[in-house]
Amino acid sequence: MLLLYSTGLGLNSPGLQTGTLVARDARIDTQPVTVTIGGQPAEVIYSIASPGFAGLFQTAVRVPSGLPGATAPVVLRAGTAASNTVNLAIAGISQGERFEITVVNLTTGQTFTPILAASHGQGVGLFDEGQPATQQLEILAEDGATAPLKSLLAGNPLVRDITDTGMNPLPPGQSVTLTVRTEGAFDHISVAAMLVPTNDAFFAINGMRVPAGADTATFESAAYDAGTEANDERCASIPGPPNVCRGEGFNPSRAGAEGTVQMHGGIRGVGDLNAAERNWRNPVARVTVRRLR
Ligand SMILES: [Ca+2]
Ligand SMILES: [Ca+2]
Repeated sequence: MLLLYSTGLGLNSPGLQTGTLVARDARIDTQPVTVTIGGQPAEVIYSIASPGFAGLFQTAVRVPSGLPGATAPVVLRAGTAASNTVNLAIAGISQGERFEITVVNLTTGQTFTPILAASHGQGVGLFDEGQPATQQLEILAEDGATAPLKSLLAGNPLVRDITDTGMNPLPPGQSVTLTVRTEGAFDHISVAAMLVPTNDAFFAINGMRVPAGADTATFESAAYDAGTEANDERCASIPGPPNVCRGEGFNPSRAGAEGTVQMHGGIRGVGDLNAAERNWRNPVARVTVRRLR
């Protein structure tokens, strides 16, 4: 798999005005393109306007197998126009890798709900700090459910693989390991789960790049507030585990909430939660990514 970045691919569908910044969750196809590598046709997996950029296109192609030599010329054609020829070094192209992702719960009084992890290309993330959360993230942060955010990611062609830890919560002080498939330009990861008992706190690794060549990379996460529910700390508005609270999970209302994704202020003891027991110091999660070849 190879990601080709280009300009000047012409018309898009749906149409895009020149200079428009493409939204992160948008899927805007370019006109049909063809690619040859080493003179052989390469399967075009998708060709889109790059999310997070203006006037930049990206085309994902499968590299034909059995190319002779150490380099192969790459040519991209759109309509009647052909790109300049670029020589691709084909020796050592990865045929598929995995990331082993280990998450440590660094808190003393917060459990992580099932943890979602994804491998993806540049420009993908779970949220933008200072901006409103998507409803899919709201559901994860208020209820712990990963399915809506997983299906949102699954619709994004820049996402390579998505997994989660199933039904198992991660208690304070413990760790869990997930594995996601990856390859080539899909060298970023995102990881997230809710903290319970809270209203809408979560930890997240938000679209971080795993350095090329590095066998391991370590990331730390502070606790974020999804900004989608007021932090009343009342058990009536906080879901399980049953030994703490068993109140409401997701509610689409954002009345009285902070409004945007931001750093969480912590547990203050204003409702049913004991701050000495349930508050945390940041970081709340350590995430170590190991590249398996
Ligand atoms: Ca909140
Ligand atoms: Ca809400």
